[in-house]
Amino acid sequence: MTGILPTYQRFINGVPVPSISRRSFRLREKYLIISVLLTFGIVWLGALFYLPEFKSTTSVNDSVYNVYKRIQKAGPELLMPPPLAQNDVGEFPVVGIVRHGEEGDDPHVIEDRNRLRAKIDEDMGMKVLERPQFDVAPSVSSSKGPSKPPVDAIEEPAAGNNAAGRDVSPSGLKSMNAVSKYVIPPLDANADGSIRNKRDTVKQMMRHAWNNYKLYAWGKNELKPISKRAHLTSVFGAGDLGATVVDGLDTLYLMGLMDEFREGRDWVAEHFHISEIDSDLSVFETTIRFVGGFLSCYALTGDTMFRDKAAEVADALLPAFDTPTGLPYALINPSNKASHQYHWAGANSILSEVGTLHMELTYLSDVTGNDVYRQKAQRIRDVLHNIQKPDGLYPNYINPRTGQWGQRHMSLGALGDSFYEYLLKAWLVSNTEDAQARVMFDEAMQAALDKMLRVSPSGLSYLAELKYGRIFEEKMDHLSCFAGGMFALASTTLENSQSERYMDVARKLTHTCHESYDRADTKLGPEAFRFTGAVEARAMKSNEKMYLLRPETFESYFIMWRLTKEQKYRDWGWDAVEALEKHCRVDGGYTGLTNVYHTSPQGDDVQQSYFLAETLKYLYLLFSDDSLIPLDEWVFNTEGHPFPVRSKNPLYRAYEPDPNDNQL
Ligand code: DMJ
Repeated sequence: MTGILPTYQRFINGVPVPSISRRSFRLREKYLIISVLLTFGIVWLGALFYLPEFKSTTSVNDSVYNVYKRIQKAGPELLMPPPLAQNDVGEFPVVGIVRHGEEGDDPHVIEDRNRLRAKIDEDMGMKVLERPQFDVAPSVSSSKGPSKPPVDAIEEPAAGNNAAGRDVSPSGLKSMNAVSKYVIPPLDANADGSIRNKRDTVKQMMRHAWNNYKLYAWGKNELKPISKRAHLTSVFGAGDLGATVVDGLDTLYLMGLMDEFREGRDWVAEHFHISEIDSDLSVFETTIRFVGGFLSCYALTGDTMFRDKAAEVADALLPAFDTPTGLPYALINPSNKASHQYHWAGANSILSEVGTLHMELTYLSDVTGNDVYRQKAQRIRDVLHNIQKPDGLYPNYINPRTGQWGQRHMSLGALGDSFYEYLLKAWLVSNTEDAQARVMFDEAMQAALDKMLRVSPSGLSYLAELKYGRIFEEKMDHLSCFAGGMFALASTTLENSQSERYMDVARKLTHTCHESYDRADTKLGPEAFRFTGAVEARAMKSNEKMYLLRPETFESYFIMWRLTKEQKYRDWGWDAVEALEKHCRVDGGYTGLTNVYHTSPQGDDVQQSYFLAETLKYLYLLFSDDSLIPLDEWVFNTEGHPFPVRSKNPLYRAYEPDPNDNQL
């Protein structure tokens, strides 16, 4: 047997003795053992003093853990080569490895990553979020870097300016176009404290709606206030366009909620990118809410970011107008530019949709200097002007390929409503220059009043719906309750043969709409109400009994108050505020109701973006002085966004080419 140590066989009386019985080492063996132990000891001590892990910790477990952590951290570098250097044109050389920090071009990696992101997004969207600290602001940081607003564009409005609420500089119109902003005029000059309290209540409602949207659905389109999460399925498609931010901004501004306005403004600057949206958007809804909302903010602040976003949105919608007649399709996908109609409308576009783009597109051309938007709007107008109108009325369906009417269904409610509103308002906002619009309006109203205006047995006036020239349904939509305000505006802005009748109709329709509220247990009006037999101003079908936080009735109260100063309109508006607080306010915002005839109604769990754009704005203005957005200088688009009157309101901000820009 061989070994490291020398072997010594001992013999006793010639007989070999097993070594185990030996009790001690020989001297040479002892030296050898001692020197091995010494060497081992020196190595151990050296490690203790000079290796970093041993220096900083005393426990072996800790050291092992620390080394493990270091390896873990170093992971990719240990396994992969460092990032490749970019070449002269900023590209990476193509080699057969995945780059550090990127997924490379491997489609499987990209697909996996996208699937994972989609899943995370879906989970985030569906999750019922716990309510965080109330004053925690959502993150609005972005790697893209926000564009800064002009400093004076978002200053806190201060009292003490001229009564018209403008920041007037002596240097005149041109300089105001460049820098001025709308300054909230001093309010309550002639009012008692109770009006201020009412206005403050509405402002507090706006805060509640905004803060909860911010907490639970920031950047999404709308809020589900009961389940406290984002409302994902609506007229805005599936993308995150922050509809509530955009719709709410000008209301925040007019209420003087400047911190909220700023955070909304910054979200838009950093995160609003419509061309990336890969789902169908309604051309109409997107125009009135987004183009309209941005243009209104541009007029109020002079912040060009808003003007540019308005143009970005309109540009994304333009392919929908590529039809033989120029009448747009209903839906467009901004990402692939494909247009469609609503499946329920067949080949047709809807009158209220194609006819409610004029204010936004015309004003956008004026502030950008790009005439393409106005041309699109005017082409639609000309088609509708030149086409033959059955009984002087406009049916709700029209085919954009043939330019022919579809079904002969006529209404001042759903599918027709804002087309008529925009004929009047295009004339008003053009400072009466758009004469074609006013003529079309007066002719259409003459026909509508002759054929649609009805009086119930108890004397309530209402606008019925027609089909093929006959009364189709003795029903009025909540949507048509804007008509009270519209007729009143028409009456006071032009002395013509119909003026007196317009104001009479305005009073009567507003009264009827109020009755539909007053006859409901909640004191909030139904989606539609009928006049059939003993039933008057009440919904009959279950899908008519909802209240969707709609503004039209309050819009008419507001216009009627401004134009008549009859106290009842403010009283009715206050009743509505109390009803909203009692039935629609929930912990997480404001909800619509499924049945206004229940004393404890169920919520529909949607806080509509127009609740912030219109409902709360009109209620706030109802309890404000006339100097806040005076009606002779501003015209509200159909989503409640105020547009300045051309050539009259210095905040119109028409585009002026730079004279120093010598283009060859
Ligand atoms: C708003 O989006 C607009 O007022 C539109 O014209 C009709 N419907 C809603 C509010 O009810």
